[in-house]
Amino acid sequence: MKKVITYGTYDLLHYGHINLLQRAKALGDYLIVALSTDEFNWNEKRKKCYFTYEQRKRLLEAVRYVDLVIPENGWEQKISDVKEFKVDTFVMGDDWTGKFDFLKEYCDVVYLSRTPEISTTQIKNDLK
Ligand code: C2G
Repeated sequence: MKKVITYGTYDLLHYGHINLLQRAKALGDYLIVALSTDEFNWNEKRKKCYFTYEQRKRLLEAVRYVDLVIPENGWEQKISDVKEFKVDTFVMGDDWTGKFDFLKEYCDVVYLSRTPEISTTQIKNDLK
């Protein structure tokens, strides 16, 4: 079984996220999403989520491409996650290109193109 992992906040889940999850899953048979906790989002990314971790987890678990959702508590858990879950491929959107190349020692690293015209910030601004 070829395992894929990706990380993110996934707040206000939108079709850009779904585009990424669909392509990530297509790279293997089993997709793990490490979902940023509320604390990690605020402490490390200064992101205040609209939905709580549990609500965002429930949404992701309903996505057909997602097989498992685990918490992302910090920047430094990726290597241990890749080892623990025997991950073959690490995937992120290309806004992160190069940032996780250190994982190439442990698994394939793939950066996929972002969906350009949609973002959570855009949604929030449009709703104002
Ligand atoms: N994404 C995308 N297209 C968009 C918006 C997001 O492809 N229009 C992708 C991002 O590139 C990322 C994933 O969807 O791979 C989740 O996006 P975010 O929730 O914004 O993730 P981020 O805050 O960048 O967290 O340790 C890594 C971090 O947790 C990444």
